[in-house]
Amino acid sequence: MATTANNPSMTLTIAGSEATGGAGAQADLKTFQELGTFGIAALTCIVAFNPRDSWNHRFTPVDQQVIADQIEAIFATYSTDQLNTVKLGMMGSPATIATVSAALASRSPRHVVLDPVLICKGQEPGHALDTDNALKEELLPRATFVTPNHFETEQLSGRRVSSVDQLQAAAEEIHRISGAAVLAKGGVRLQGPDAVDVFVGEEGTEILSAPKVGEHAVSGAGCSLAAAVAAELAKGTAPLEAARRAKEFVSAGIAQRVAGNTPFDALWQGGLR
Ligand code: PXL
Repeated sequence: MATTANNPSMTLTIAGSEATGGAGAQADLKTFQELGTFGIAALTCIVAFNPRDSWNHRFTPVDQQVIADQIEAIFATYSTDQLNTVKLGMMGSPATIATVSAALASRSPRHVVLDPVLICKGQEPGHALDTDNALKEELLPRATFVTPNHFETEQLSGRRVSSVDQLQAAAEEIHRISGAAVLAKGGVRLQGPDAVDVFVGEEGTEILSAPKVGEHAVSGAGCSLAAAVAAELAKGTAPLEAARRAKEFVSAGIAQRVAGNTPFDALWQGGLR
C-alpha cells in the first residue's frame, strides 16, 4: 500500500557496476546513503577487473533495451517532482549515450550531474573517441553540473592543462560551452602539495584546495565526488556549496581509504562519520 510517511530527497545514478565496490554505481549508492538521500541505480555496463591481466577492465555493456527498461521503471515509480536529481557515470559506448540522452529528454530532471567518464581501459581507442564525441554532443548539453577530471577537462575544453590557471581557464571554457556549473579536478595530476579543484558557475569561480593524501589516484574518488554533489543538490544545497561539501566528503574518504590486492586503494564513503 502506498504511504506518505517518509519523503526523503532522491538521487538516481545511471552508471556502470564496478564489482569490487570501489567505483561506479556501488560508490554512488554508498555516497547517497551516507549523505542522506534515497539512492536509485540504473546500470549501463558491468566492469570486472582482471587480476590475471594487470587488473585491466573487462567491460560488458548492458543491452540497450534493458537500460531503457530500468529508466522506465524508475520514472514510472517516482515522478520528476520526487526524483529531481540524476547523476550520470560511465556510459561506455555511443549507443548507451544515445539511449540515456533520449530517456532524459522526455523527463528533464532539474539537476543532471555529469561525471564525463571517458576512456575505460580495455576499450578500443577508436571506440573511446566515438564515446568522447557523443558525450560532448549529446550529454554535456543536458548537464546542469559537470565534474571532469584532468584528462576529461582537456578533452572537453580542447585546452592543455598543466597549472591551476590553465585548469581555471579550461573550466571557464566548459562552463561557456555547456552552461553547466563545472567542478574541474586537478587531483594528483597537477604538481604541488595540494589537490586543487576549480568551481566555475553562476555563483562565480572558486579554487577548492585540500592537502594531497599521497600521490596516487584512489579508485572511486571521481564517482563519489559527483555523487556527493548530486546528493547535496537533491537536498536543496546551492551548486558552489554542494561542490565544497563534496570535496570535504571525498577528502575524508581518501584519508581513510581501503586497501586490497589491487595496485590502487578504494575510497571509504564513511570518512566523515
Ligand atoms: O572511476 C571511473 C569508473 C566509473 N565507473 C565504473 C568504473 C570506473 C573505474 O574503474 O569501473 C563502472
